[in-house]
Amino acid sequence: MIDLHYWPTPNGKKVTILLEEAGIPYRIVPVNIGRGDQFSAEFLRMNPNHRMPVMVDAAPAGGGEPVVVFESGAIMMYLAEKVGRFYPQDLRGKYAVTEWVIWQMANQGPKSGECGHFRRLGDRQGDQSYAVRRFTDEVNRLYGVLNNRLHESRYLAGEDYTIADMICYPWTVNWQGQGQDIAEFPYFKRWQDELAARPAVQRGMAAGADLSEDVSKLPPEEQERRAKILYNQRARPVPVH
Ligand SMILES: N[C@@H](CCC(=O)N[C@@H](CS)C(=O)NCC(=O)O)C(=O)O
Repeated sequence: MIDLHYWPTPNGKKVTILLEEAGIPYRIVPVNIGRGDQFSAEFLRMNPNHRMPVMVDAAPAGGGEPVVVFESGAIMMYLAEKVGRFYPQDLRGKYAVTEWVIWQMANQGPKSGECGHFRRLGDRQGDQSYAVRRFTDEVNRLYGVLNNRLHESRYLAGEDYTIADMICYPWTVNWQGQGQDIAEFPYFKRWQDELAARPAVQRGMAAGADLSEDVSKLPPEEQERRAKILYNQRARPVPVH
């Protein structure tokens, strides 16, 4: 059984898509990141970077202590290797997938995250127009990278559907909120429509839908406390033992 420490965001949904595609039994352990669960001592022992998702495999290959993995890209490689699906292990096949997984983690995820952050912020912290333009343009560039790749290839890593596709998909669903016009990217759209129609992708995207909270319904002081947790993070001091 896999325990997935999870909150329903794009970085979490990458993993639930793979778990559903591969038919791996799993249990969701909610990490309410708005409330600050990612800073609990128990969570920090699993991920010093205090971000979800984190995976715990109680029955790793070869037995022994449970294996704990943080960073969604590493979790997906681990799970796909464990079940021997969606991540070929021959030299060329492996790196054709790995390069797109790393591309997602280093480019699409962080830039889309900042794009959404500044677009949602409005002018509450002063004029953000440069940041909005910078990240909206960068995300547009990245959709172009996907579109050009999917012009020449059915899936991101070649002719087979792999974790490279699963890891990129959740960050593309909210293209309108990222200030993009999907009509600009027809080869990307063909791929996105195909993935959206897969039942396992639909189940993975819906995982934990009941967990989401409407923060605007919370008392104003709780809203302010939560905004500070998410948006004013600085280095954590070294723990005193
Ligand atoms: N590179 C990490 C990013 C994880 C990440 O940013 N998770 C966010 C939710 S999407 C989170 O836990 N945020 C908590 C916080 O900002 O304090 C991964 O892909 O696992």
